[in-house]
Amino acid sequence: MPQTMIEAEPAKVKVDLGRSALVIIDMQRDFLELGGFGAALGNDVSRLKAAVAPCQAVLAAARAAGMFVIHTREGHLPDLSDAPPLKIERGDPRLRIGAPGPMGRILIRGEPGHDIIPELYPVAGELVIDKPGKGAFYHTELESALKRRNVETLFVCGVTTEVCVNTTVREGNDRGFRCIVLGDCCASYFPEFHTMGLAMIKAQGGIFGWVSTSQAMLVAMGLH
Ligand code: TIU
Repeated sequence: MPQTMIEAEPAKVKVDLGRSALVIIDMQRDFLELGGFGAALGNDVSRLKAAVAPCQAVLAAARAAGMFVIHTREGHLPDLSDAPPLKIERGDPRLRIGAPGPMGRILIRGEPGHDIIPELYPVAGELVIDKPGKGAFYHTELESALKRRNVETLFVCGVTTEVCVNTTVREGNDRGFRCIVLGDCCASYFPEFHTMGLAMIKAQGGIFGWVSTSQAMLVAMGLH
């Protein structure tokens, strides 16, 4: 895969597609479907649906091009030993992390709610990163997996824009990765936080990275 320019804000950016990875953050049933963690926090989960089709488009393109694909999942061990008490002890006790719900125990690894939505389900050869925090680098093998493959650019998608996407981009930027967030492939329970979450990344000359679109990525890959 060649070097190419991709339209982005605050400015177009040169990318070596052969040294890029598609990172899809937490497109899990727990965040997108009724009865999961997102709903337990009092959110309207239907707001996240908008990101699904754009994610499907870039995932198909990345697969066709042989780009390294990474899926992340936020969640905890069944004994909650990797969950800080302060993270658990929030909200309604009946709906906390580890409590039983219609998709199994909320935000627990191995439960149906913790799994990735069927539309974006990983295939063989793709890396699935289980993360205990909001950022995908914290307490995970992501950084070493990227460095082993000589990856320098991350195309970042997923939910939610201002929480796990933003945290991951900040972590990735500090580790020297060029982070390009595909705005239409991200979503939030709060439309204004989605807008500001993207604005914070691209402000100040791209303080944390770049903001682009699924369409621009497809064009850069020669697909549109
Ligand atoms: N609550 C919320 O907006 N997000 C999270 O708790 N996790 C992720 O963003 N994945």
